Amino acid sequence: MNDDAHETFETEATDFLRMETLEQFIIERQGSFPHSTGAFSRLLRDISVAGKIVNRDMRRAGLVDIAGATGEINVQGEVQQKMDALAHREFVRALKRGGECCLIGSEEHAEAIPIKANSGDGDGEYIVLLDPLDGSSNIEVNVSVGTIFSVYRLPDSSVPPSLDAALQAGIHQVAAGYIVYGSSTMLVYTTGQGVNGFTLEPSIGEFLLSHPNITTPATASSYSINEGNYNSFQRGLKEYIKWMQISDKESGRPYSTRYIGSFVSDFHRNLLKGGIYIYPATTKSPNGKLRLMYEANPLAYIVEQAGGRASDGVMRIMDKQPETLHQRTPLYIGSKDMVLMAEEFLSGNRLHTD
Ligand code: AHM
Ligand code: MG
Repeated sequence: MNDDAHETFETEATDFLRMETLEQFIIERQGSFPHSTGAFSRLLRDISVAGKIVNRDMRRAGLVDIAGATGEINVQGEVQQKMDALAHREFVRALKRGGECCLIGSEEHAEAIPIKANSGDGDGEYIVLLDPLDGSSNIEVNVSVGTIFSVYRLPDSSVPPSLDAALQAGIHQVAAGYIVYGSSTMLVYTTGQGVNGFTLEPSIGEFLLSHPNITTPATASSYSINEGNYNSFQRGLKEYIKWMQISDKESGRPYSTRYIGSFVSDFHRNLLKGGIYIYPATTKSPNGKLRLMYEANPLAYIVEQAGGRASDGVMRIMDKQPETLHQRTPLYIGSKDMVLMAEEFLSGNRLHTD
């Protein structure tokens, strides 16, 4: 490298220091909400701190004994990974310590967890629902995984927080986000004013605004689905898949399949590049596999804010009234035109030959 090139590299290598930190961004946004108490900003900070801790632990997988199963079966009847349990513990701990959250619902815990604030200035006013570590069976093979979170306000502060308070439709979310632990670690969230993404700069331990105002393409040429389940898909979905596989220069078909098997990672790629992610009803999972409250709703909020669409094939995900904490739903999520097209096939109004 000559001197000039070296200098350019040095400048680029420290350029990130000019980027806005997550904390600065939150504080700036907070100023635009009248009567803001800062409680929500503190809640987001608590979530990001837990994310950093989980990230740190995950980066040691393979070196210390944190990969693999705990030997427990979780409430979903699925094998619990050690990292699932660890991530659950870290998020619960951070939210308890922070004092802004009054109730947690987690994939790794059968019941909702009420929290008594210890700050002395009253109980927290936010409900946080989360999948502490989505796609965790991928950790052992060094594939990206993620945390998904959804935030609601406690509807009535005169009533002690309970599961009933948490069972709100997705349209009532006040914020939603995810952290993807990939080749870099990113936190992406929305409060209903667009979607912003922050990349963790490991040397200073800060999330920096790397992806402001994320929008998702209206259409694209890749789809994400576990096609091994093809035989048990409903007819309309089989037709849609066949249609995506037919050669057609004008529409860029055949589309490509991209399936990581880690929802956050598949979603993140599709959000940035465009695409559709589908987890439909199957014989094994007649209501779909993914959970409405802490997987589908938060990512539906994000995708809609980025210009995309999320439905269960028939109705908008965020309009669904939840009945239980761990309720499952079929899910079609991603680029708007692709989800609309899937819905058209599912309604029976279109065949792959059309
Ligand atoms: P998890 O929350 O227990 O990790 O399960 C959800 C995961 C998603 O991340 C992923 O998209 C899906 O399950 C993969 O399921 P399958 O192996 O049936 O394709
Ligand atoms: Mg999950």
